[in-house]
Amino acid sequence: MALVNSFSPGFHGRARALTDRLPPGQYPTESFPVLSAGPTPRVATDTWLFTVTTELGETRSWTWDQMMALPQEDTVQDIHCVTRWSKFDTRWRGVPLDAFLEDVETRAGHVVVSSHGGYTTNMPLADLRGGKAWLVHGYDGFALSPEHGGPARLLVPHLYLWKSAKWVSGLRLTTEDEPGFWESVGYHDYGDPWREQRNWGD
Ligand SMILES: Nc1nc2c(c(=O)[nH]1)N[C@H]1C(S)=C(S)[C@@H](COP(=O)(O)O)O[C@H]1N2
Ligand SMILES: [Mo]
Repeated sequence: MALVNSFSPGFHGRARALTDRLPPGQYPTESFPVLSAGPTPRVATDTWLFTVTTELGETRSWTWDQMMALPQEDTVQDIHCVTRWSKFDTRWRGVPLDAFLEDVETRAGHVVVSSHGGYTTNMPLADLRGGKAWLVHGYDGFALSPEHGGPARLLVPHLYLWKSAKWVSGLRLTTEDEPGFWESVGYHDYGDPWREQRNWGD
């Protein structure tokens, strides 16, 4: 009995925590599916550039070595794909987007994120600030694999994973909201998994 009693609170605690962490309509998975709209591009780090372009056309770029010289952060995040799988406690290493945005003068409220291969996705600029979005190059202790967006991808875990552009090449700050690849064919403009914003109109 002592065993049952000592187990019960912990068991119920974990069970509750699991449902608290699972957005509506999602199921948890241990695997890490690959979802790409096209072939995996080969992106070399010696020619890699990450470019921020303002609404006035001013640009600021970081080479791979410059990006790696910025303060690095390890972060553990739950990720949620609109195809309904969620993966808990994914471990990433990279640079908070704030580091690329702090010296940028802008009045823009929106961003279009671009990737090698042509993929784009849009979001409010505020969603990339405040330590909740990263340019990541490490996953689970290793260099991020090409199929998951290596050498570097965006990670915006509070939005559905289609917003986390793989093989990211830059940000374009815009005054008007411009839909990206999936957003222009019916995916929700914002994509909050907790409000189940899967499709346009949700
Ligand atoms: N460049 C690029 N980024 C992308 C995609 C893509 O096709 N191209 N797919 C998006 C979608 S729909 C999802 S669900 C996630 C999948 O990331 P994963 O393949 O690492 O699981 O990447 C997102 N980022
Ligand atoms: Mo997706």
